[in-house]
Amino acid sequence: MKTARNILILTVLFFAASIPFGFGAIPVIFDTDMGNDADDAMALAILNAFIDRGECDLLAVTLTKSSPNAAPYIKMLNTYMGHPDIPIGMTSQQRTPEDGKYLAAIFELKKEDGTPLFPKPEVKTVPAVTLMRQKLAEAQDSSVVMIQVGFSTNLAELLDSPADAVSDLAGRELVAKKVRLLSTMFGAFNDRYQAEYNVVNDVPAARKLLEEWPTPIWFSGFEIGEAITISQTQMDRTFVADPDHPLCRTFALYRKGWDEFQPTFDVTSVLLAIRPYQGYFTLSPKGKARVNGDNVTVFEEDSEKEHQYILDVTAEQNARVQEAFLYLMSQPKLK
Ligand SMILES: [Ca+2]
Repeated sequence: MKTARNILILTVLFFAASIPFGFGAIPVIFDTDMGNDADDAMALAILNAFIDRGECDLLAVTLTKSSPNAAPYIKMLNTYMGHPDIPIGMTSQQRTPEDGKYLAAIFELKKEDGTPLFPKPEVKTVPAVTLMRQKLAEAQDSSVVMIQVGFSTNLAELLDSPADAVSDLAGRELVAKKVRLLSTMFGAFNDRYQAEYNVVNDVPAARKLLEEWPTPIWFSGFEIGEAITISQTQMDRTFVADPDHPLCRTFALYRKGWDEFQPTFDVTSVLLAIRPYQGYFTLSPKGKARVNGDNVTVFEEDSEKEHQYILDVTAEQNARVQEAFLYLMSQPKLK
């Protein structure tokens, strides 16, 4: 009898604890510098797979990269993976405006008959912060997970945004009310002393984010994505049934002329956000991250603070994460 009661209590506790973490579709805003590296595209593909699995509700994709081909690329990939209507927000600033290796090149690929393999879609973007405010205002309290895998430009602007017709809350209060967690590919930790790309590209915004963001932040440092790689050979094998999947073609365009191992920086922040407690990663004790005078992230443990970073992955975690990435990226349409 006592055992039965304990099982009942444990079951109730398990489901209560699982509501905000991992079960049910997690509302997500994905903020990306799509085009600067291939991992942003891999991360978006995995979010699309999570939508089909009922694990994620992708409210919006917002851009911190100002290339005019970035939004058409995102719409093309979302459409191919079955979700053409996800709204796209554009940064207000001119930051890394070049096309890089795949944003424009993907639309130049041709079928055998000479027509485009991926016709470039028309996209109506809205300002990123306007879109974020709208989606946050509509969301339930403490529900939204923000995933930031580019520069901190948009989130810093969101913090400073004034009350408007969408919400009578200013940005910081709106975030505090609606956002549950920020998962970000940002900086470097685990004793790695490095001025990381996403920080360096907008240092004032990165500092502002660390000082003022009012929810817990989980960091995936440079060293995590660097340690978990996906090779061209793995991609070709995984996409053998669909070699013209835009992600497979993106990967080939981006890796062309390089060695075959692609780091998975941004993809780790997505997996951590959607499946935090399934054995993929271990988080550090709580503390406070800041950006020092060398633009390097430094971390001080403090149980009263809400920052945590992913600890160096073990060999077992690395294998588990690669397995998830490869399967999710290439998941066939479920409906
Ligand atoms: Ca990125």
